[in-house]
Amino acid sequence: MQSYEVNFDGLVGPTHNYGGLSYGNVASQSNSQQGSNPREAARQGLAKMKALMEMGFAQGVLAPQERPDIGALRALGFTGSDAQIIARAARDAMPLLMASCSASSMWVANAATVSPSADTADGRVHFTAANLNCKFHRSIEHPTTSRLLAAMFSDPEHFAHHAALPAVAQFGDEGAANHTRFCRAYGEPGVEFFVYGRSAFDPRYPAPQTYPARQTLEASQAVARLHGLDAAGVVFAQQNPAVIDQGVFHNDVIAVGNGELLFHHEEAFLDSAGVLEQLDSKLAARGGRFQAITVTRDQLSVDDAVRSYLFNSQLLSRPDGSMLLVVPEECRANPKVWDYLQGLLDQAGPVAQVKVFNLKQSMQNGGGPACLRLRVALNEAELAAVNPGVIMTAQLYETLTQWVDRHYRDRLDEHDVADPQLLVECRTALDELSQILKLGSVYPFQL
Ligand code: SUG
Repeated sequence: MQSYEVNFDGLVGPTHNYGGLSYGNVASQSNSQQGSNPREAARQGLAKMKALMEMGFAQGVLAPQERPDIGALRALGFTGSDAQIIARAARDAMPLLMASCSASSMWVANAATVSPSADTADGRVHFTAANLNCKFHRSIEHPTTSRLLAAMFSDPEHFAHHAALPAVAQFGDEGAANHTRFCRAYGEPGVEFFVYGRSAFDPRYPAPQTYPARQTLEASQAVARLHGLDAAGVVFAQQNPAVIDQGVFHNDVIAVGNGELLFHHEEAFLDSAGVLEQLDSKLAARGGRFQAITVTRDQLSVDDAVRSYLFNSQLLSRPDGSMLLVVPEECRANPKVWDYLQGLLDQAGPVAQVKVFNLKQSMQNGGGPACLRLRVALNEAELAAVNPGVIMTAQLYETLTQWVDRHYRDRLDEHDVADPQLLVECRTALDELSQILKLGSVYPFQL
């Protein structure tokens, strides 16, 4: 049976803003309090989805969330009508209002970890929503994420859904941003690669000194257990704590994998040689030939990687087996990175094409092409069972673009976040969107 990797991209929500909410994420911190343009942000994301769809890649869309999250503010003790809650939070606790208003669910690489049916004990595709408990503004995403995923992948014969792990630091889980899968073909058993920043229970694991390590080993192990993965098809690896301290807050800022290929910086992992060896031998046992493209520090510094987001790229398999690398405009703007990419293409290796996208609105919050998509490998029967409303088509692109133009503002700052009308606009837009995407009732205001 034919298998596909479908990329579900997060649609940017109407409250997209720069809140400076993510300590350890250099872009989020340095663009704090700038004015944002939600309409442009959503259009930039949609343009990427459309272009990849037109190139023949299977493309889906994951809906944004209701913001500001009035339920989250109520849980923190704000009372009254929705408008009163917003006004009181704006007066007494602006950082909490900003957090409850973040459109961070656009970075759907953090929505969940997904294991394809070829890897799981019960032969179903497994999803575990990520608790994202390192940051308050992200920790409030998973209940709606779970409802969205259930509405998109509803058939229990093919899809199994797990709730987010317990919301404590020991089980910090950031989803697919720290997870990659290697395989010979998407429909064959592969090797799932879980990268963590620290161990919660074993103090011998070195931890970063400045910035938080968001993912724990214990969370990754729990996800592998929940999904029924076979130890022969799993590798756990520790991120190099020194690069977390340089702004690599997720592993997908310094490494990306697809098929049999890992593209990474030499400083990504604590024990690089050991990690590559394990991936090589486990993939060989699955009939695959592991290949790594290792970028050395002499070629590019970690700082160049963090600023350009070279590794936050999408590696997509083309029909002839070669790969397309999807990078943000910031890679072209950095001469060292751009030269490196020209050299990579000249090598006639597995990467045959580079495509550049302008994702500046998302990039300014630390979200590149890979952050904006959740990969789901599906066989034909599973793909047929996906809610067709969320599969990108030329018609859906047109409908969504018009929907964005009708409902989104082109400027948003701290002052606008306190405007109670923004919530009304967001709910009106999402009510319409849930009908466009045939999701049913998924948002708190609809339940
Ligand atoms: O969690 N930024 C996100 C970016 C997530 C990127 N995802 C991946 N690497 N997969 C984060 O730090 C910033 C929000 C703000 O500051 O307004 C933010 O949440």
